[in-house]
Amino acid sequence: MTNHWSDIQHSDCALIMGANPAENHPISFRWLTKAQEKGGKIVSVDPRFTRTSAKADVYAQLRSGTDIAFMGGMIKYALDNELYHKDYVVNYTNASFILKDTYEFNDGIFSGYDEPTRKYDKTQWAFETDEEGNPVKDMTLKHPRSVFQMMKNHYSRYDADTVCSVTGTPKEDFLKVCEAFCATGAPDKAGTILYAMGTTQHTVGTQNVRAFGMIQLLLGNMGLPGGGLNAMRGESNVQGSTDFGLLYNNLTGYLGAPTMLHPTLEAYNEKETPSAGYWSNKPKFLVSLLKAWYGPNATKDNEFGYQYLPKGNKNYSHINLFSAMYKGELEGAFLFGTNPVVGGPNAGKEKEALGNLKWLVAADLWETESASFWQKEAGSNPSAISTEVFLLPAASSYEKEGSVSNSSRWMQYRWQAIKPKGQSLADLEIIHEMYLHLKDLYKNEKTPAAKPFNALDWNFGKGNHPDIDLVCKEINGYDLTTGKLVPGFGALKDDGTTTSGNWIYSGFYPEEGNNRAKSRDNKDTGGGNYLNWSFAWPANRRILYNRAAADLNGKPWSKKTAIIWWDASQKKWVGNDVPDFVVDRAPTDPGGTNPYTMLKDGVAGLFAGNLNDGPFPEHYEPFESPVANAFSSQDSNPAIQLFDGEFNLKGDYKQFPIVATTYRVSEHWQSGSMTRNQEWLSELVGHMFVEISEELAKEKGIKNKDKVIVSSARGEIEAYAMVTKRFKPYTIQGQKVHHIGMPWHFGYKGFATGDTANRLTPHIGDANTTIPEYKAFLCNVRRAN
Ligand SMILES: Nc1nc2c(c(=O)[nH]1)N[C@H]1C(S)=C(S)[C@@H](COP(=O)(O)OP(=O)(O)OC[C@H]3O[C@@H](n4cnc5c(=O)[nH]c(N)nc54)[C@H](O)[C@@H]3O)O[C@H]1N2
Ligand SMILES: Nc1nc2c(c(=O)[nH]1)N[C@H]1C(S)=C(S)[C@@H](COP(=O)(O)OP(=O)(O)OC[C@H]3O[C@@H](n4cnc5c(=O)[nH]c(N)nc54)[C@H](O)[C@@H]3O)O[C@H]1N2
Ligand SMILES: [Mo]
Repeated sequence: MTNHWSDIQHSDCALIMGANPAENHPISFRWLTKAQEKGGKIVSVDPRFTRTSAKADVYAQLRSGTDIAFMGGMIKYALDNELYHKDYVVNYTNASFILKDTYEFNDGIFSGYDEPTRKYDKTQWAFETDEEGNPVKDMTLKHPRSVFQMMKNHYSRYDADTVCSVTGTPKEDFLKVCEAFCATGAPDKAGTILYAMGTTQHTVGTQNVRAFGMIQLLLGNMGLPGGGLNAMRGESNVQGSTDFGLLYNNLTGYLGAPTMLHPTLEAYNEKETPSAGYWSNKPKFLVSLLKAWYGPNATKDNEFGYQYLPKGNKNYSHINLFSAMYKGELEGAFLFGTNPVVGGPNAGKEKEALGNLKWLVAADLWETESASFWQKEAGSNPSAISTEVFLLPAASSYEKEGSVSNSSRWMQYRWQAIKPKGQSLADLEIIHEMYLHLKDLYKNEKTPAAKPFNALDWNFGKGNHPDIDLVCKEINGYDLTTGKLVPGFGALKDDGTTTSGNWIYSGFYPEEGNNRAKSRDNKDTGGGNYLNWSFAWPANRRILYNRAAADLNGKPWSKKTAIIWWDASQKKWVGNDVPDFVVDRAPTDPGGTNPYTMLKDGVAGLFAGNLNDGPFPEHYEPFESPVANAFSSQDSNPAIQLFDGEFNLKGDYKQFPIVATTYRVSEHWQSGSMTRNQEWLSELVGHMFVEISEELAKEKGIKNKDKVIVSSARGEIEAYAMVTKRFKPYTIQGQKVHHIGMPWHFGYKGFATGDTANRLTPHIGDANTTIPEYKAFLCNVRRAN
């Protein structure tokens, strides 16, 4: 989230698209309801009429996988009707930048495309620059190759009729959404976009988010209270885990993981450090991280241990890992709190892939379908599977202490409530013990594999129990010249005299003061920001880019949307939040009107040349779609990685004419281990079901509660039919298209059991993140008997 949960109360309009927070993030509704009470509107755009839709002022239905068409239409609407925030767009975005003539777009393909590799040469998407390397601008936005005009031209094809023929949205509903949300383009209004997995789990997932970003910039909603682009994160600590390098292509604090393109620290710094913007400090963060990890073994002479880091050049995301496993390229795997046999895409294949491992370790609260993948189920033959499986009992969140970071970027400490049961241990203890054992095994080895291991500075106390306070302090970082904790990331250096395990959290545990993740003062410090409750990264800042909530002179755009402003008498930025700006940089100083300090140009990118699939979001059909692309002759995203062979069978719309999506219900959590093992929750939603429209039910002779078979190119599952008005057939380019949906929580373990929806989903992912396309695929439905 650029903003935070309690800030939603300030919103004049909340566009909830690709999410169902009433069920999946219910506490958000406390703030959404407050916003509504103050006259704010809620808009829900979802293929299915959800509980969120039921609370919304405006609802629009759209076919799964067509959000870019919808948002492209909204961009056009805002431009045509001049509803955008002109001063904001001119000054705080790259709308005025002139594009080089190497940038082109033609029939669904951007310039620089290489068909055999399915990759773009992104250097072709560049700006004209002057002698000093600064972008050439036209502040009138009239230049035909200005970003503004190129954007206008790009979305000129997204007129309401074409958009609605693709999304299947009734035109009047589409226009109602545009009207409600674009009204927040007024300088004294703020609109928020709330999104989650309905947005990201697509082959165009990242571009879906980009489209949201573009509309928020056009409407001048970024940086304002009640505004922003707000990803409602999933698992309780998924924000924390990505902050801490969970993703294969990141170290902690979103420092890109080194690859073969970065053979030395020098090469890494040269390639990855921009010449301007806050990321120009990157070497300080990386060196401090290396010092945290390798301590005295990180010296100037050995590139601070940079060579201990692996430098792969592959995509190690979920689908690719399972593809490698399927091909027998992996020997073993650890499943730390994950259940891919239920939650993974094309789960039947993922289950098969596990059988190609020599060993598997599952650390979990329960023996999940994945930990026991070798047992049970018709057709499986345990004696043919030679994988050795170890199950490590893990302690649940109530049985251990530590922090979780929520969507608001708030790091909140939790204390242990009860002691772990039986032999179960906290994950940190499991890792710690593993380290102690491995250290013993490696201590006399000089092999390349042993080196990084022996170099680790594992200083979390003696004995079997790691001292979590020391872990916290390592994350914050030390000044090695004084031995004191650093006050924040501003103090980090690239000469080996500081450490920080994660620069974005640096400052949460300063020498003077306490561990601020433990702060629990719930007094509103102004503007609903609660600065003394927990610690929000970075620097306890609650609203990112908040400089943009003030005009060029540092005056708030309006009284209502004020958050920080320039105080000429004190010569600093003041207000209700920690300024996301150099605190004494006056509006008249160089860079004083550039709110996007992380970025090289200091302004936000309506045009962004760094994604794999284009600088402007463009509509492509999902990998499996019942129709051809109405916008170009490229049906699906040309930059996605294709997985071949039986690992990913593609369904044909003639055999599988129905669009399907998957989602969650309040009563269950994820792959179900946490809830299907609870009798009470199992009673509430006890069976796998599929929601189908009344019209489709009639066509197929299916009645409510009938058992049906849902099939896709990957497999078949059985489910109870839930005949509902929540889905309606669509008219897409004049053709009738049915749409169904089902929860993905079921498996064969626990009290509530049922077939796994992911038996049906494809092994295909987004062009940038490879997140699986769980939300739009093709299937068919028939009565079970
Ligand atoms: N009770 C409960 N709460 C949870 C979870 C849980 O399992 N149970 N899981 C947690 C986790 S890890 C996550 S990531 C979050 C996920 O939170 P959400 O993203 O809200 O979860 P979903 O229900 O998967 O999907 C949201 C909505 O997206 C819609 N949708 C499908 N396709 C499209 C599309 O193409 N466009 C648009 N606009 N909408 C589409 C679906 O109909 C659905 O209503 O929830 C978290 N909260
Ligand atoms: N079709 C479809 N598939 C999806 C999605 C979808 O929308 N549609 N959503 C995707 C999303 S957003 C997500 S996040 C993934 C989630 O996929 P998974 O992470 O595989 O699913 P979970 O059920 O969340 O798995 C968590 C496991 O951790 C265990 N656990 C709980 N607490 C602890 C702990 O403290 N320590 C340890 N070691 N274990 C613990 C639980 O018992 C559970 O078995 O699924 C994805 N799969
Ligand atoms: Mo998630």
